[in-house]
Amino acid sequence: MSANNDKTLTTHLESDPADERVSRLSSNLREITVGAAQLGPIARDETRAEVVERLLALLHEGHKQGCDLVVYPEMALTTFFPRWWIDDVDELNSFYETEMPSPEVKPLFDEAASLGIGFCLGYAELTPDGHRYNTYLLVDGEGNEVAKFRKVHIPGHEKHEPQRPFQHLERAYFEPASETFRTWTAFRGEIGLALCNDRRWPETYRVMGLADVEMILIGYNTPIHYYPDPSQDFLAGFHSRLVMQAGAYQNGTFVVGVAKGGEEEGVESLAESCIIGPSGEVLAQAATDGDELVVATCNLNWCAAYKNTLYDFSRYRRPEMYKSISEEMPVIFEKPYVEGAPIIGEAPPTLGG
Ligand code: CDT
Repeated sequence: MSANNDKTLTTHLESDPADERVSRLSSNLREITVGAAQLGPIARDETRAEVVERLLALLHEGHKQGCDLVVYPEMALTTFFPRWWIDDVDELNSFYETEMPSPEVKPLFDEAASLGIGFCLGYAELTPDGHRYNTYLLVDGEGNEVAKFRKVHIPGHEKHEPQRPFQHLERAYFEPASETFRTWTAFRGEIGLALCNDRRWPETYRVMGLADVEMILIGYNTPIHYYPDPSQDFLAGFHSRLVMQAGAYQNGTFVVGVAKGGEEEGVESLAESCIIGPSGEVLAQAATDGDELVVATCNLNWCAAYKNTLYDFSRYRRPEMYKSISEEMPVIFEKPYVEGAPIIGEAPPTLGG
């Protein structure tokens, strides 16, 4: 779906979209046409090559619609494997990428470069020295790697909890990044990256806001059922939008939220990919929970309307009042409830903890 918004969107491209994009890039407009490339479920036995075909179909749709940048979700090459307790190391390793682009993913890199479209791709990364990260890679329209971001806030649990209907073992399978959020100058703006649970933390947006971010790309896999407190389940879509809209408005930035949604291996995940303006308004949102490209043309100059007024940080912020938020958290009170049932089982042998 592409929504209408006079301030930001060009929904009717009368000339060839590719020509439109070239002329936009040579003007002063600082418009970027972004496609949130939502994915539906990826089955456990779906091959990388099959998934890349789906990514290419979305890329081609992006080309038709004049996109400068196509944004894929978190862990876009495989099923969301942290839902399973996997104690066979070879099996676990099969979900990680040890090189990027790998031979299976190279066709995406080649096609994007030949179309002149940048993209952002989420995947599980296993480094040569054995570190495991939940990673987001930004590639420009010439096929050059612009940025590699590793997820900062790792949600879920560390150990097998067989009483759950499905696991959320990200804390067993990934290390948190040691580098914080930042921006990169690309696509004629300041671009920031974050992954899934990062979007729930106001600090994520503010750290990038302080670096003058103009567009934050966020891929996510959000199971709708939250075992520690199922009363939150029906609010999954509301909470996802709430945090991204607030983050956008409070920092004067576009936010592009991209889901892997739908029912994947029996687990229902939030779709509702959306593109949010610096006003905090949703400009365009997915209509399905499958593979779908959500497109908006974003005038990055709109960010200044917020950064120079209500959110003029240098004029109005009081950082000396906020010191406690960057210190170690003091234990003030016990949590009012015990999260889930007692933890049993062991951490996978790969990571220990
Ligand atoms: N992938 C990811 O970070 N998902 C989390 C689920 C939190 S519940 C364990 C999210 O914040 O959407």
